[in-house]
Amino acid sequence: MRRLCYLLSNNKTSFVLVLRSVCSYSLKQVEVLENRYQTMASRDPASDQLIQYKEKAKNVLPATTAHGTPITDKDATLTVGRRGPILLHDVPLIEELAHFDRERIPERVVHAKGAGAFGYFEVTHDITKYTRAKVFSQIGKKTPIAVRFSTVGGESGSADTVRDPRGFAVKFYTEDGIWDLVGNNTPIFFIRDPILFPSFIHTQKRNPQTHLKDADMFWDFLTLRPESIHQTMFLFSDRGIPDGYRHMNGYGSHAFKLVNSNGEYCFCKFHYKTDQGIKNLNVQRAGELAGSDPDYSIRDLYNAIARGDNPSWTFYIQVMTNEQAMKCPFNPFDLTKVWSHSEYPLIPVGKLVLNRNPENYFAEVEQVAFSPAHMVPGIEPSPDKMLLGRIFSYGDTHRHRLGPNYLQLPVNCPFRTANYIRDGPFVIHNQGAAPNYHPNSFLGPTNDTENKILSSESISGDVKRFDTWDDDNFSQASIFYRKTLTNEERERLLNNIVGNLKDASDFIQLRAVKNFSQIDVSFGEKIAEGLKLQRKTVAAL
Ligand code: HDE
Repeated sequence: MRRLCYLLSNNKTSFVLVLRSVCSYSLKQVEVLENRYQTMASRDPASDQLIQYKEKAKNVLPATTAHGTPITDKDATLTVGRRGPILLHDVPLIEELAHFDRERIPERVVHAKGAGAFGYFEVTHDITKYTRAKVFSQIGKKTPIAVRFSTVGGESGSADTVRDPRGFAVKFYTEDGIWDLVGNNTPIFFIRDPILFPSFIHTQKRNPQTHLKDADMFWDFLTLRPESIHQTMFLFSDRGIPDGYRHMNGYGSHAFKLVNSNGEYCFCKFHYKTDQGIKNLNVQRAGELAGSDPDYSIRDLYNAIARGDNPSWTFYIQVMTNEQAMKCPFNPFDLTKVWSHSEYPLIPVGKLVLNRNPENYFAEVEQVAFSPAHMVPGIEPSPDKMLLGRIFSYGDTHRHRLGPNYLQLPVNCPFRTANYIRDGPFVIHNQGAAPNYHPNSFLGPTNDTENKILSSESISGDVKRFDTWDDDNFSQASIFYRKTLTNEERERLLNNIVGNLKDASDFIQLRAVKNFSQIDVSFGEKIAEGLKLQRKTVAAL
C-alpha cells in the first residue's frame, strides 16, 4: 500500500482510479484512503493546513448569511429561468459580493510583508532595581506576547529573501496594558531625525514615473545623508539577508528610559538574541528563493512552530546612567549609533518563546497594530528624536488603516480599559452605561494614583531646527569595518555594495566612494576599483 502511494504520490487522480479498479474498493473506502494518501505524501505542515483543519472540524456546518440566516443553495444564484437574468433580491449573492469588494484594507506603508506568531515572555533575571514595569516583576513570570516579523520596503506580495532590514515587533499583553517593542534586526537605523523618514522611504520604494526600484534615488539619498552609512554597512553585510526570521537577532534599537519604584531612572537598550543561532542566505541562494519560494520566511516560521520546534530569543538590556549619558562622547540618543558592549554590557533578563501559529492571518497578523507609544509604567521614552517621531506616527497610521477603534480588535486589545473614549466605526466595547465625561460625580474612572509616573527631569534649550548631518557619522562604521568583520566578510560586503551601486549614476557613485573612503581609505579605493571609476576623477575627490 505504502509503495503504491509512493509511486502515485504525484498523481492523485490515477491513485483514486487504481484503487477503484485494481483493488475494487468502495467509494467510501477510497475517500478514507485518499485522505490518508494526502497526509502521507511528503508535504510540510504549511501545505497540510487544510487537511489538519478538516481532521479537527470533523463535521460540516450548515452555511449562513452574515446576518445568520440559513443559506440553502450555495452553488447557484437566484435567476429568472435557467439562463438568467439575476435578481437583486438574491441577498446571499449581493451580501457576499459587497463584502468581497471591501476585503482589502490598505497595506502597511512600510513593513507590508510579514509573518506573525504568538507565545510568551518569561523573566529569568531580576531587573527590578532598574524598572518597576510589572512585566519584569518576578523571576519565572510569564507574559503573553504577539510577534510580527517583516521586510521593510516591499509590498505585501514581495519576496521574503531580499536585502532589506527585517522588522521584529513584539507586543507584550501585560497587566498594566500593552507594551509594544517595535524593533528591527539591526541595532541602528539610517537616519536620526524623523523629518527625513518619508523621503528616505520614498527612495527605497518605487520611482514615481517608472514605478520601478531606482538605484539613483536609493544611493542619492544615502550619500547625501552620510549618517546613513553605518546602517548601510550592516545592510550590505551578510546580515542583510537573514535565513528566515528564526535565525536573526532583534533590537529595540532606540534608547528608552527605565524607571524604578523609587522614581530613579536610567537609560536602556533592548536586545533579543536568537537561540537558533545567526544564519544568513548567500546572494545566489536568496535570488533563487525569491523566484522559487517568495514566501520562504513565512513558511519557515509556520512550519517550525507547527512541528513544535518553537523558536526563542534571549532578552537582554544595556543600561546607561544619566551621568554616563551626559559624559558620553557622542549623542547616546542618536539612532545611528550603538552603545559599546564592553562599556555597557548586556544584562540578561528573560526569554521570548513563540509556540502558536495564528489561527487566522488577516485577523491576527494583518490587523495587529504595534506602536512605540504603547508603553507601560516603568518604561518611558528617552529624548531620541526618532522614537518621539514614531510615537506620533503609528497610532495615526492605525487609525487610517484599521479605524479609530483599532485597539478594540481582539489581537490588539489590552486586558482592561476604562476611559472616556466612545463611539466611532466598529466599536465593540463601548463601556456600557458608565458616564462618558470627566470629571463626574457618578463613579466614572479616575486617576490611577498607584501608577503615577514618578520620574521627573528638567530640560531647557533653544527652540530651533538642528540639522545634525555633520555629527560624527563615520567612527562607528569604521570600527564595524575594521574590527567586527573578518576578511571574507569584508570581501562580500564590498561585492554586495559594488553590485548594487554600479546601477547608480557616475556622480552618485563618486559621492559614495568619497563617503566610504572616510570609513577606510582602502575600502573607498576598492569600491572605486570595483566600479571601474576613472582613477583621476577619484583622486580628485
Ligand atoms: Fe516604523 N513604521 N517608522 N520603524 N516600523 C511602521 O506602522 C515610522 C522605524 C518598524 O509588524 C508603520 O503599522 C516612522 C524604526 C516595524 O506591524 C509606520 C519612523 C524602526 C514596523 C512607521 C519609523 C521601525 C514599522 C507602517 C521614523 C526600528 C512594522 C505601518 C521616525 C527601530 C510593525 C505601521 C508591524 C511600521 C513609521 C522608523 C520599525 C508608518 C515615522 C527606527 C518593525 O507608522
